Amino acid sequence: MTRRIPEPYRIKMVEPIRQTTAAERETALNAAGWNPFLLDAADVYIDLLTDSGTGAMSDRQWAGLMLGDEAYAGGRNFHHLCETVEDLFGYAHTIPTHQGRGAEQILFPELVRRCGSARPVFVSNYHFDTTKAHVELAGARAVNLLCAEALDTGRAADWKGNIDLDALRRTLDEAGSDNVAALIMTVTCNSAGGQPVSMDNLRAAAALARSRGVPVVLDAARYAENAWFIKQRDPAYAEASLRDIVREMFAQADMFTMSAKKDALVNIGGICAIRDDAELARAVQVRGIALEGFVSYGGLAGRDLEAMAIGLREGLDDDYLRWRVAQVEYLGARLRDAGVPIQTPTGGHAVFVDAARLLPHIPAEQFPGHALACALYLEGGVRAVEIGSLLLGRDPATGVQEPSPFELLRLTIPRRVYTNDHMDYVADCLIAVKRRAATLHGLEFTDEPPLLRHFTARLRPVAPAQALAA
Ligand code: PLI
Repeated sequence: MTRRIPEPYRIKMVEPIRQTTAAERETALNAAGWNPFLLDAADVYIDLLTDSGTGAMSDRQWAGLMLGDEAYAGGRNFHHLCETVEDLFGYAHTIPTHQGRGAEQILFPELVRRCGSARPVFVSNYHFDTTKAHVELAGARAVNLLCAEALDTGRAADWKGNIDLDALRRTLDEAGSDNVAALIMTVTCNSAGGQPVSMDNLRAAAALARSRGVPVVLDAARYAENAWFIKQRDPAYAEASLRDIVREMFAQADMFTMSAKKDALVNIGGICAIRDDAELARAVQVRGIALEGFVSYGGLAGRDLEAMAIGLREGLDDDYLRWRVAQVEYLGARLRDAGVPIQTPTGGHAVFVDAARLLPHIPAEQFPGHALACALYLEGGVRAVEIGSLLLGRDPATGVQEPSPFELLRLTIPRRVYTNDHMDYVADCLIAVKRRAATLHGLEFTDEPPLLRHFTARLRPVAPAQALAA
């Protein structure tokens, strides 16, 4: 038997959590319009809604908070952050932002302006939802070119985050390089299941883009988990250090946006960094001053910048990453062994349950992933999130539901927060839901917001007669 990997830390502070009764959960979910985003966190026992900003900082990061330099301009924590970015990633220009979408909102309009096309496209392995929103707000179109094997959740493949290189070549040819604002490579690919992008794929995609003068952006929220998978799965990197792998990943891009709330282990923060184009950096900084804050704080306190600089390095620790990925795998294995269909292999930050396969009687327009999220909450107070038709939404031009390649439930694991006993509890609850899967109903809207609807929509279960007719 392989030995379980224990947590590579000791726990020095605890936050009590409270279990609720089934009746309390039913009341809470009804009051939240059957939307777990609208639940009070106090009504949640194990919160797997997101890994974003929900991690536990280390004692060193907390100590770093005390070193905050709250000068409006030129504070020492900003310099520490710039040095760290330059050292780890090799980029000369660092612009702090309040979180990942802050980086997107100051970079993308500038890339559109430079591209010069009236309605350019951004191409990506997969745009995260806010990334797509900021592409569209900048007047452009987001095109996802995920590799086909990612769609077959039951089949294991090492690099399900890869971009389809043939489709990328075709899209670049058809759109014409003057109409492509950027290639965005998301590492790991969140929407496909936290799946890694191989170094070969990253290199080849970047070379294709460069050959046509298209800039390459890394969406680097989960840079460390991606690097870990490259070390484990690509024999060419088995002996390489994580730092060298990261350096090579970032060498493929011209700039990156990063939500530091994931692998950089902070509760708030983001970065937009540009390798060497001082003119672009200047233009993005100016947008940042208007939207985020002065160039040396970007909407954050000095202390936040310090915690982020420390977290960027801690996120790359071998022992931490070994344990982190093993915990995700542990939950995945428990579910797979019980016959719950999941995206295989498990990714870096979450287990993605294939709700389309678990609930084949619920059609996509009644949101099987969301129905599963509600059932899991009612079962044991576990909050997770749908990644599927509800999240994807409607085509803004036609109002027609966009066809989603997946109907998933994401069990997203915060970093350094829960133990494997918590994972066992989550697995037990989901296995109990699986046993009564055939009795679950889909959902319909009672209130559907026009934009980013999944965050604030209100729904109700579809009546049994309608569910049968569907
Ligand atoms: O939530 P932000 O603004 O710090 O970051 C936006 C963002 C950008 N790229 C990627 C790949 C993300 O996963 C991402 C945010 N993800 C969230 C909130 C999540 O729950 O996955």
